[in-house]
Amino acid sequence: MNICYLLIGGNEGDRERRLTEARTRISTGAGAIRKTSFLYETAPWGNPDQSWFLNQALQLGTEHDARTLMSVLLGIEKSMGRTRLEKNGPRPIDIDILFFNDAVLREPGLIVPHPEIPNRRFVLEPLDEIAPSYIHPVLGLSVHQLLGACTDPLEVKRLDSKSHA
Ligand code: PH2
Ligand code: MG
Ligand code: MG
Repeated sequence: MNICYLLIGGNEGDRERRLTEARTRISTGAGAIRKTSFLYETAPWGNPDQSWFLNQALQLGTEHDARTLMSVLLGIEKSMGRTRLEKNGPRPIDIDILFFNDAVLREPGLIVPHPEIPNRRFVLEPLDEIAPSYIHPVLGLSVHQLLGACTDPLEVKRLDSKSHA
């Protein structure tokens, strides 16, 4: 079995319901969700002129290889109404692969680890909750160390409940 970390998020519509629906579809189509972070309200990165996101990190156990997992996740995004997007713009749902075992992949449309992990507090805060000692296979630093070194000033607020996770 492969152990994979995902970040889910969105900033359109009923964000919490969409995250719940995404988790359901991920467990049905990709494998068991083994860990979930709290939900986080996060200031929009890249384009400030949009609503705040709700983000959550997940640990997934999957039998799919990384390429197949990516296409399953893209199918879930599509089925949940995601259409063509402006870069870093508003979206109903986004499902990103952060880590896939300790694989390092540089294929078109499939870059693992996700290249922006060290630069984004909205990724590192939720990930630090469920995988603080996971070592980034390229940078050789733990998630917790990456968070300590992260200079992203954008606000990330943990919500009180894990919701229906
Ligand atoms: N996703 C983006 C762009 N900006 N900002 C926050 N806070 N959270 C996101 O998930 C996010 C973003 C593109 O995928
Ligand atoms: Mg993304
Ligand atoms: Mg994405």
